[in-house]
Amino acid sequence: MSQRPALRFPSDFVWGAATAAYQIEGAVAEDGRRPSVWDRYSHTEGKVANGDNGDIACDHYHRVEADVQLMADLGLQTYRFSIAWPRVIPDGRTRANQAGLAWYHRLIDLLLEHGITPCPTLFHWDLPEGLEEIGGFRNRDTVSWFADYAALMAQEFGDRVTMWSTFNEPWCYAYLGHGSGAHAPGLRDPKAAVTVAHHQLLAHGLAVQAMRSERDGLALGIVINPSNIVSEGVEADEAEIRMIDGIHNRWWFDATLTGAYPADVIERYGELADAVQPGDVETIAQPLDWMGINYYFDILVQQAADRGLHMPEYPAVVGTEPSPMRAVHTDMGWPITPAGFTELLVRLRDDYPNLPPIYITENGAAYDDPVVDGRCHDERRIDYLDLHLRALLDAIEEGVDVRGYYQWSLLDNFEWALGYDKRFGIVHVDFDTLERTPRDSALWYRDVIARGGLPEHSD
Ligand code: IFM
Repeated sequence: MSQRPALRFPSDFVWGAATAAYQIEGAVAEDGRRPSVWDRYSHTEGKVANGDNGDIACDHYHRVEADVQLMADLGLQTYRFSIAWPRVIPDGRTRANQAGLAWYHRLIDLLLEHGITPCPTLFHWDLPEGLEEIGGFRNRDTVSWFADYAALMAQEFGDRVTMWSTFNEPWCYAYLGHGSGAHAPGLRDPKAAVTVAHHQLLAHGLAVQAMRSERDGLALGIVINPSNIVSEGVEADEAEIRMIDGIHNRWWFDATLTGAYPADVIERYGELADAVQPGDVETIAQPLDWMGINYYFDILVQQAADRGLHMPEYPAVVGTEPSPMRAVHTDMGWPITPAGFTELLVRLRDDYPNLPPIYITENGAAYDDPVVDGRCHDERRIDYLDLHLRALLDAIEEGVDVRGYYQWSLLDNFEWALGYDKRFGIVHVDFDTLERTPRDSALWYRDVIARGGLPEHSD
């Protein structure tokens, strides 16, 4: 048994939890919401495990009051959620939907009444299907429709909501959505994937400009999901590892913080990156007030048996494939690599001298521990969170400016192509009755927040 000492975070550090619209709200159309790409994708046979979809999800739309009360009971100081673009502008570009806006006003009011700071994300993958029909983010026009949407959100909610992010994990929407096809809209087209990678960043830059012209005093950021790319002693080509790092990590940080895409990636992409036009990266590199980092695990890769193999999520990378699952992993099959969390944050600080303050906008683990007699003992999730918070504190002690932490996720929810089987919630959701049961991890997290740090821990 080793003792881990109690650890305190800085006194102004903020604690929260995160969700996303399509994963929890329910796709209710009663307020005029129109479908998103995820409605279409999840209703296409064979795309999502068990044929699951987000039609009801956690029915947060109808249970918002009780859910905010639950957040307050856990002592959350801030709540990260996303706004469903097709709820507030159903076709994505012409008419604002007053009923949809009213629902978010209510959510924000409820949060503020409970002393919880709202932190909305504008795009967490649920693109209005009407826009997809005219090319989605492959269509450069979508970039300005996104900026219009962002301006409307600043106008509508910016009097009470300061902290905003434009995009969540744009790598996923680009490469899972258009490279491997494992996510909506489900394309397998490398050029489309790279175009979408670029257009999302351009939309981010224009949105930041549009929101700032709408209002002063907003704190604007973007949420990226960087990972260390490691081969851990197995054979792998260093140049390909560096290329994966370029596509997964440097593309996003270089463009937003240095105003240039990584030259090695641009060179390898060649005409795949034709969508990048002169002046675009300057637009992308708007000064940011903060950056969100979602961290779950280090990506382990090895030399592929087939040396000509292409990874669809990393177009232009050849002969490399994911390493086999480790013995200890979460229900997602993801390895548990807390030291990588510290390493990654220190690297970002070192590589980007103008890195703005960081918020950890997602971190968490999927485990399927059952509810028995009203309790759910999810020790493995507590252990995961504890290890990662300790790793985060190590990064803070090494001088990385981290201001807050959002646990993923408040509720079990629709885990995209994996449906409802993968449970990330600190609160269990029974998807038959929609009953919420805080797991042991929720009670543990409540105490972490109240204490401003971690308890002593034995293992
Ligand atoms: O559920 C997702 C979330 O939508 C984006 N980040 C990763 C989470 C877990 O896979």
